[in-house]
Amino acid sequence: MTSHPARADPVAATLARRRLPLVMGIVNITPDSFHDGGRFAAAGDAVAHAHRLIDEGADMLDLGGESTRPGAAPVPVEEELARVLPVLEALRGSGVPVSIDTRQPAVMRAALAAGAAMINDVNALLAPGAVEAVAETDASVCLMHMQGEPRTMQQAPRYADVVSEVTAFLQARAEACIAAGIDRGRIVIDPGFGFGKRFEDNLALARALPELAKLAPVLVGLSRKSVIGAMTGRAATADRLSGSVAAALWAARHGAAILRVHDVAATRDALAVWRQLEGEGQ
Ligand code: HH2
Repeated sequence: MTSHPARADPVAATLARRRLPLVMGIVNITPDSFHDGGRFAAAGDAVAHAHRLIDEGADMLDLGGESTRPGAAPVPVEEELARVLPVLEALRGSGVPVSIDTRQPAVMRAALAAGAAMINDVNALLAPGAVEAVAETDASVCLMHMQGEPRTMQQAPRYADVVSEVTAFLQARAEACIAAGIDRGRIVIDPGFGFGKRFEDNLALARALPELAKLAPVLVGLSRKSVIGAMTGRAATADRLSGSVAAALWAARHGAAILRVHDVAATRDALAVWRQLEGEGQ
């Protein structure tokens, strides 16, 4: 067994301590992400953006070195490592847990050794060696459902019953992780909005949030996605802020534990207003 530094899992602790949902700020260190591709591709720009998101009130960060937008091609491991590791290392001591958005076990291992608190895998740790990479540490994991793979996933998604299929998949992946030694309390699940889903599939899964939340803490990633564009008639991702904030509030209301967002300040403000109107205080 590889030895990694033992640490108390800061994601599980943050989930237990803070009022939910947590706001996870997205840092895409990529040339081609669907919304902010190229803006933070240089390490210095990504680190500055990460600090801005922390200042805006992010509870945690999600660093990604590979776009998984529909049609995206995989990134070689060396390239992904070169994008992600310098930023992760620069954020050591920043005070917020850092998650790494990756499908590659080699990237998971390197990131966990460098202090990542969570692996966010759109492939639900299905790659050989991925479960072990997480199980050998105390880190958390987000298991996401995706039908197919990014290059082709939006060509012809099909389900007989999307909610029961996605639920069964997430349950099975969580059980496999638990059997491999990952504590239940370290597992977050995600129905994977936009990942091999038609408009109506995304809607059905959103409406199933309260049920999913009974299985494990649920991460919701709707920020700036096509489903928001379809609901608002906004073709450009730049025009989807209001729709994304509305979706985040709705998800918060229906049991989301983590909101994965590009726009931390706007999401925080909306949560603050909503909570006070509900009489919950800030
Ligand atoms: N969405 C994206 C990437 N990673 N991870 C989880 N758990 N859930 C999501 O919904 C999710 C995710 C896509 O968003 P983004 O990272 O902004 O785009 P890109 O994949 O093009 O970099």
